[in-house]
Amino acid sequence: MYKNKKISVVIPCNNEERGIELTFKRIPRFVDEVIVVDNLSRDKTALIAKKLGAKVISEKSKGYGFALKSGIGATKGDIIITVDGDATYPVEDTKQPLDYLINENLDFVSCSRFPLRNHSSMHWQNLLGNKVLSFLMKVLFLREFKDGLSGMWIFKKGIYKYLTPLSSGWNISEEIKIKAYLCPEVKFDEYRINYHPRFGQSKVWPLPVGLQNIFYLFYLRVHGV
Ligand SMILES: Nc1nc2c(ncn2[C@@H]2O[C@H](COP(=O)(O)OP(=O)(O)OP(=O)(O)O)[C@@H](O)[C@H]2O)c(=O)[nH]1
Ligand SMILES: [Mg+2]
Repeated sequence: MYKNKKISVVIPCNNEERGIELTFKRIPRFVDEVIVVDNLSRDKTALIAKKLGAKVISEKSKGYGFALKSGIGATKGDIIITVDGDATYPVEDTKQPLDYLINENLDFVSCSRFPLRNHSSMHWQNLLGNKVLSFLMKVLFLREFKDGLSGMWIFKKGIYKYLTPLSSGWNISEEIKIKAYLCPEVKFDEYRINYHPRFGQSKVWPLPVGLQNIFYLFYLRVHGV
């Protein structure tokens, strides 16, 4: 519990046996439940997560979006936090963005990795892709998103019904932020965080994923969210 709120952490994982333990161990003690969504991992991710005490859910449809949606759906907390299983997002520093959410009476805080504090923590291709995508989001939706692709979100479970993402893959990241910003019932902001170098192998193919993200942004702009 944190300030009388039950806190859930959701971690989508596809073959993250090298990062899941450190990710889990960094989670603050006030967190009430940790849900690891194992998405067809062929390594020991699920076994390690179970041993550490996480609730492990198995998602059989492959995709970052599928995994996040089933993880969020299984939470019992009042406030949900999402992070990767690769030990990149500073879940140990959750208190600051969480306080920001509570004190400013916000509903959705997207944790921004930019400006980057540790330049070796992000591959230049990811950096470039993030910058292009965030710029496009600004042009298309008239709001500055410092980090349009951050995977660390902190939000009140009660507002999730306004956001219900449709994306099953990587697009969920920009979809949920744009919806949170545009939805009149949801107060959205970003909060700057640290970012650590990755453990284990990346699951992203930067060029195809980047292009797909760009098309999706135009689709959202034209069709509405
Ligand atoms: N459940 C599930 N998780 C996935 C899938 N693809 C990636 N992930 C997880 O989603 C998180 C984000 O993927 P990453 O490879 O870290 O992507 P990224 O953070 O954009 O880039 P890097 O950290 O540089 O690799 C990680 O915890 C992955 O294990 C998937 O298909 N299903
Ligand atoms: Mg990652």
